This record gives sequence, C-alpha cells and structure tokens, in this order.
Amino acid sequence: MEKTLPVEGMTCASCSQTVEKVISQLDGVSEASVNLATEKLTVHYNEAKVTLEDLADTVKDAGYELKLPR
Ligand code: 9UX
Repeated sequence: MEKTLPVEGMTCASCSQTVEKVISQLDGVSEASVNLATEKLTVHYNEAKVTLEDLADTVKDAGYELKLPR
C-alpha cells in the first residue's frame, strides 16, 4: 500500500529528515519520503504490519502531526 498524507509542523529540511527517519524505521514500512515544499509524506507500507494510526503516533512522538483521512 502506498499513501501520500499531509504532515504539519515541519519548517526545515532537518524536520523532514527526522520524519523520514522515524517512519522508515517502523517494521512494515519499506519506503518513506517527505516533500518539505508540499508538506507531504509518501509512505510504502504493509497494512498487515503497520496501520496509519501507528504512523500518526510515530510522527506525533517526533513532534509533528500526520493528518489522516477521515
Ligand atoms: Mo530545527 Mo526543523 O529545530 O524544526 S529541525 S526547524
């Protein structure tokens, strides 16, 4: 599954690198990249191993906010 979702709170390239790193390290995530200009995260993940809520919790722990579809 691939998803592109907005992330709030990133103001510099270091922020976006942090988000990429913490998401990439999750079990079940194969790829994560952040576009700082559009403030969006694109993530490739295995739904059987990790949920969007897990991704949002991880982003939150790093100090940013992942906006989930509702
Ligand atoms: Mo520096 Mo980006 O504290 O927040 S990592 S602006």
